Amino acid sequence: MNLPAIYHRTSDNYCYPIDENQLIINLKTGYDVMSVELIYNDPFDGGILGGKWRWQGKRLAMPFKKELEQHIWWTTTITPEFKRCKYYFHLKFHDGQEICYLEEGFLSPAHIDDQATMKQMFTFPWLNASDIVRTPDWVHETVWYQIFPDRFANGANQHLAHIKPWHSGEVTNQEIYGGDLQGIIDKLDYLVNLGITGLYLNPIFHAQSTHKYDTTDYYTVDPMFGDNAKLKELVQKAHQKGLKVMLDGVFNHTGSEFFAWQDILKHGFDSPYIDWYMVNKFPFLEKGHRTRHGDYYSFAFVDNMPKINTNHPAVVQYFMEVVSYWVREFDIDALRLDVANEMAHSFNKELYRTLKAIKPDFYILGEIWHDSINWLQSNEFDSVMNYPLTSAISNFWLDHHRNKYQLSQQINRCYTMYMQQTNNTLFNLLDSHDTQRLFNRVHKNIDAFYQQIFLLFAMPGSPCIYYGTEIALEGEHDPDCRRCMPWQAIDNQEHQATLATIQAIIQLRHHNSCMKSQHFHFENHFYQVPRLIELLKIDDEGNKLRILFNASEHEIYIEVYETTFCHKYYNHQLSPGGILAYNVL
Ligand code: ARE
Repeated sequence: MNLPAIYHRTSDNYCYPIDENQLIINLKTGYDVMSVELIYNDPFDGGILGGKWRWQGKRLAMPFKKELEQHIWWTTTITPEFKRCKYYFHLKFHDGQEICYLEEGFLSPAHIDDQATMKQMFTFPWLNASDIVRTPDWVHETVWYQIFPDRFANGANQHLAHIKPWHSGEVTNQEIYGGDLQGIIDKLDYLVNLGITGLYLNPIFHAQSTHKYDTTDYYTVDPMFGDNAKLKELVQKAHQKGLKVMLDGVFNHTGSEFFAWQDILKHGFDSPYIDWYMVNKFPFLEKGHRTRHGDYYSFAFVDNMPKINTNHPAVVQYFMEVVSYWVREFDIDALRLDVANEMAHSFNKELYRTLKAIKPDFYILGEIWHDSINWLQSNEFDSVMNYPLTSAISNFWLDHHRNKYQLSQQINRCYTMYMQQTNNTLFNLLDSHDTQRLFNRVHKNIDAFYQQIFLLFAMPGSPCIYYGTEIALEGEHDPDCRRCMPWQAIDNQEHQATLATIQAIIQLRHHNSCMKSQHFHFENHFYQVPRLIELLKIDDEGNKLRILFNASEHEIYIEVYETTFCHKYYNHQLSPGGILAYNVL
């Protein structure tokens, strides 16, 4: 019995309410466990408090499970009659052994029936409505499009200056190429036609760089992009066309031109803003490597991005006023928080309260590249950028030694890390302004490119297309992953096949609830082709979507079996030309 592999805790993603009545309970074990039963009941059941009593647990099989790399993840849902319960697990192993797993350890089933055991069980004390993780419903239906404003489109109908030909060398973070907010407005119909329903804009407020992650003024749109009135117009027109708008909030650090930092540069420890940052020594080194020298903290060791002290009340108040202005003045719907895992949790919780007070269905997305359960406890972030899924999908296609079981185990890891409510709002992506572009990552193999995008759109959560990925735009790592959109080539229909394929994949997601369902698993495929994977997705109504990915050939077949009275059978064959043939047979 691999007892060290067995784990449960009455918290986090192991035990949580999914609504006012239901509790989800999960258990992690090794592969040597054959079956698990949950034994549970009200803590006070079975007699009068203090009198002679015998606690009688109800037994419930935990049949639903997901395979992880080293563990099995067992799941069940219960409806505690009185919103509380005590429980333990009864495990049966493949070798015939059995054991009970309680909060204080393991017991043989024969010794479970005495009163002392009551103290050892796991206990969920009370299901309070305000503790339930609640996420905005609209996010699960959203298909996002991320725009790096300087590189997207110019409103004066000019093609972006210095546009780099396809085989170009790297673009830089210093050059300005001319993208602006009017250019985005002009392309809204292009985005609607693509099937996009959410816009994520990288930072647009006044800053020194072209990436704008070094903010100078949180209240003024950067003049190179336009002005505050233009942002208001963009959001209004996006809303009219059914698009939500998410801005990028950089509150972990500011740029070195920000007023409070400028005051510190002049007055040092005498500055009234000294506690807004994390300054250790003053005066600073004359130039260069100040943060590596320990003068003050910053983002990474980037001297011109001094780190904000998000523990300080005046800082909290300042940024609550900033975000309140953004939501009220521009009517935005969501916020992506930069370097979200380094800000104080107290700051994040105040941000959550502030934003949800103005818009209860506001979407708060943290940029965290790792396990983020600490930030997803119902009063901080709604979701995170799902980079673990990016790795899971990319690794399968990049490493030909990985098999379909490893792919499904890595994807299962992404969907057992958090609560189900969070899974529905995970921000799923394959590339971004911080990564190599997808087309380059797959070494320009268009089949692998389409198959990964299709898998992205078949996952629970909210998928995002990074601008240009819809036409397989090339780009190596930052800054080369931020090349200009080649609108001239697009207008000349040079990318029509790719555009049509991505559009078809997005449409399939919009029109098939199976594509979004949380219930999926990878199946063996009867062809026994080693790298052929089959993804079976079942929606809440029992409709099935069977997707076959032939990771080495041209085809993706999607067969949709609808178990309702009108059976429909779609056979979408991705032809070598990349057109997704979408017909009802
Ligand atoms: C650029 C170059 C750097 C160069 C720097 C010089 O990329 O190599 O040294 O310029 O100034 C912004 C710009 C970048 C710029 C950076 C610093 O967009 O172009 O760098 O500022 O000036 C970690 C953080 C994560 C962060 C990434 C980049 O956890 O929050 O690193 N991402 C956000 C934004 C960036 C932005 C910043 C932060 C700063 O999305 O665009 O950069 O505001 C692993 C690690 C992660 C790591 C991840 C990616 O998963 O565990 O922690 O993310 O890799 O590196």
